[in-house]
Amino acid sequence: AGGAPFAAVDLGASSGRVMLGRVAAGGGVELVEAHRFPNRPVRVAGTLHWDVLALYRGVLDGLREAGRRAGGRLAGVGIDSWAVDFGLLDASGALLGNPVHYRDGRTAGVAERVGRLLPPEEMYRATGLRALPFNTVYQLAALEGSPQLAAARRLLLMPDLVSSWLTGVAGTELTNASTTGLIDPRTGGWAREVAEAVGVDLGLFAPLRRPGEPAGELLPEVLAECGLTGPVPVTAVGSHDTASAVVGVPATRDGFAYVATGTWSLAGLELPAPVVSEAARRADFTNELGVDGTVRFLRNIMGLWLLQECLREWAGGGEEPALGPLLEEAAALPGPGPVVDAGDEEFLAPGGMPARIAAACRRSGQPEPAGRAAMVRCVLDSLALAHREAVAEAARLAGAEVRVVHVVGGGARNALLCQLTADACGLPVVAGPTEAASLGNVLVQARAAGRVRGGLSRLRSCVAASQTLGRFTPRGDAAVWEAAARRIAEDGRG
Ligand code: ADP
Ligand code: LRH
Repeated sequence: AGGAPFAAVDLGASSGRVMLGRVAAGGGVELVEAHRFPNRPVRVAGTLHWDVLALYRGVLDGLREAGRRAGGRLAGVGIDSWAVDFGLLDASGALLGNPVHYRDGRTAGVAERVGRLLPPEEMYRATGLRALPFNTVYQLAALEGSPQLAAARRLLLMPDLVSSWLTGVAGTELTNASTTGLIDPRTGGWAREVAEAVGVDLGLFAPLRRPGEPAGELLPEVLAECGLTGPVPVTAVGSHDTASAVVGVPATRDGFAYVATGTWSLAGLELPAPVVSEAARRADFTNELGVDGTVRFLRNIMGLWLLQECLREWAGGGEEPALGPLLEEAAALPGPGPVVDAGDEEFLAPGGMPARIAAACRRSGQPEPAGRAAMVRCVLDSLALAHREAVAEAARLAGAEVRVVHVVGGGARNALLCQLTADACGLPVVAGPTEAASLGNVLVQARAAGRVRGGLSRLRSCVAASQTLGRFTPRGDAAVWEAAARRIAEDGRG
């Protein structure tokens, strides 16, 4: 129904996918997966890189499969991915090295060094961005004086890099640009005084573009390789995956919080304007720009990364233990048991995760989780607790009321996580869709093409009307979660 479908390219830290979205005249949206491919970072010469050509291969394969299912005709393509990372290009447009993973250690200590050039309080007032070590501004500061940066004439954030390979057009999409640490969230323009103080050349960035604006057309070579009939427009969507995921939140009224859970959990509120108070900075809240001039006021929580890394460790280079039975066992355990601070940057780097979690439990005077199911339960209790704290603090800092929590992303498939989140928050949880980012991506394209009209609430009602959602009612006693929060506060590191 409704003409040719749209393709959404959504690159996550654990997998990339190309989804095919059909939008009916009445606004109903149907999403099917055309292709999914693993995202496997590679450590080479001591640095953790993204395998960007393997990802691009996955995008081309996905567009080919999407086209095959759509008789060679796509109404458009939109690209979103994880934030902050980038490729540097030389004067000829060639990529200068493989993009480096935000979990690489090259930014260790850089935020502190930059803080001596521009105090963190001022940086926050100017950009509203939490000083996470991997923010683009710190990655660029880490590269200062390197031959790579000296040769660079262009910086493209990951989705913009993929987009430029597909279209030959370079741009900087605003929602993702707002994670660089170089954007003023009030104006949506560059924070020039920050760039100047830190020594970042803003001339590296291509012109800003907003979600819904045209971003070129697929190049003839891409059309040929993917078996597509042109022209196929590419639209700048909310190219930060979290921006697109929050468009895909199926909220039917105001007063909602969201938790976008995949590799990360991004938990907070959508606001009309940023909150850049000193209290917000001290509480580790960030202000990222969303679609239609909105702001995402949220906390970065380590998310299912903690679980992914436990599974990887237990696999010992072989096959990972099956998640289903482990979750069943974990659900049968009493809880909340021992918990760790799932917002702590100590869990950012890969490797040895079960031992690191056990050590954090010991440090705060709690027993180590005994066995794998107990470790899984510890991770999920810790995430639920972090979701609770983020939602409650965001509401307090923004003076907002929250009546429902929407859990979207891959974690919405984890019924135990959704139930524990409802329990900890003491609020009803609506779970799904798992592919909220792709839905947000498709709907912004469909609106730009005139297939749907209206603001975010209209786009959200399209999602709510056509996706199957789970519902979780809070159980038990909120006091046990308060007690769990106090156990973390007693962490021996002070
Ligand atoms: P990203 O976009 O960061 O790559 P996703 O949104 O795809 O992440 O979420 C991936 C996570 O979703 C996995 O790490 C896993 O924990 C969870 N997940 C996916 N499928 C299931 C499932 N069937 N049951 C429980 N959890 C799941
Ligand atoms: C999630 C995400 C998140 C960022 C992180 C680097 O995929 O985009 O919003 O903070 O990656």
